[in-house]
Amino acid sequence: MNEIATNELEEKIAEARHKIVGASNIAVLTGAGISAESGVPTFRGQEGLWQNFRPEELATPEAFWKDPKLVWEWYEWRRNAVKEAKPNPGHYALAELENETPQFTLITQNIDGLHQMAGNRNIIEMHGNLWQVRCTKCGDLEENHDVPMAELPPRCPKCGEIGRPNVVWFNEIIPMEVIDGSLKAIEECDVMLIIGTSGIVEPAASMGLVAKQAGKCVIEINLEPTPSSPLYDLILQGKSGEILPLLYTTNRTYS
Ligand code: BJW
Ligand code: ZN
Repeated sequence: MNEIATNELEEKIAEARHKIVGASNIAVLTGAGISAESGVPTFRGQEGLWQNFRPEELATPEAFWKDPKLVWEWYEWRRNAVKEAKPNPGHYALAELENETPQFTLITQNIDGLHQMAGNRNIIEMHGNLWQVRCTKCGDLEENHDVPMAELPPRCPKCGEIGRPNVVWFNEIIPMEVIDGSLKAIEECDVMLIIGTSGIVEPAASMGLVAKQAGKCVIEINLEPTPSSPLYDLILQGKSGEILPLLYTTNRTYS
């Protein structure tokens, strides 16, 4: 990065810090980018591909019923990538931020559990959890951390039918309490941070617009601009694992 660009980023970081330190209620939306520096592959872009399948081809109920084993193999590959992963400085900065802020809600599209591991508590998992298996017949929900799994697809211990990952695929409805909780957090916040998401998957993609329509300050942190960037108040372009600790650390010396 050249000197002018670096100075510009530093000024924006100082401005973001100012907004954050003055906020008593912060809402955060995260996507796959925040876990990239923990070695967890993102969905889109060059490293997001798995055996030349796009997420839109695998993350659907239709794909699952056509070939449950193939879809499970994708999840097994991802469980393998996540099992040794540790939170990175971006995750830890958000955990510190929750400790320092009177009201704080972390809405995540990620299913990897790294925010919990870093110490965040008030988390809304919009798209479910990688370590839970749900029976396709009786709905029984089981925690399962086996990598590899004993059998693919796994079988329900209660009724013997096949299990599916307890996640939200395309064309599936996100539970109403998840949407309500997210909207409430956005309505009540002073500042919203949107971190490491391409902003193309709904309804998460519209959460920033909802915040803007409610007059909130929205700060985006991403390696690249997204379709919604022009709507937001501040765009911090770079790695979330590098930018978030700067927001938090200097935050402390401010108070
Ligand atoms: C970094 C970085 C670093 C990298 N630092 N940054 C309205 C209009 C059009 C379509 C729809 C609509 N409403 C609903 C739809 C349909 C559909 C949809 O959105 N389609 C679009 C593709 C157009 N949505 C749905 O079907 C949703 N359901 C729904 O709306 O129900 C109601 C309904 C039903 C039926 C009909 C109509 C309405 C459900 C969506 C569920 C998405 N599920 C997945 C899989 C979850 C489980 C799993 O993980 O396997 O969720 S798909 C996948 O995409 C996953 C992710 O959570 C999600 C978002 O991806 P994310 O996190 O943004 O990752 P990437 O890879 O895309 O981006 C990474 C970003 O990080 C990039 O920007 C990088 O630059 C950045 N980055 N390193 C900072 N170090
Ligand atoms: Zn069952």
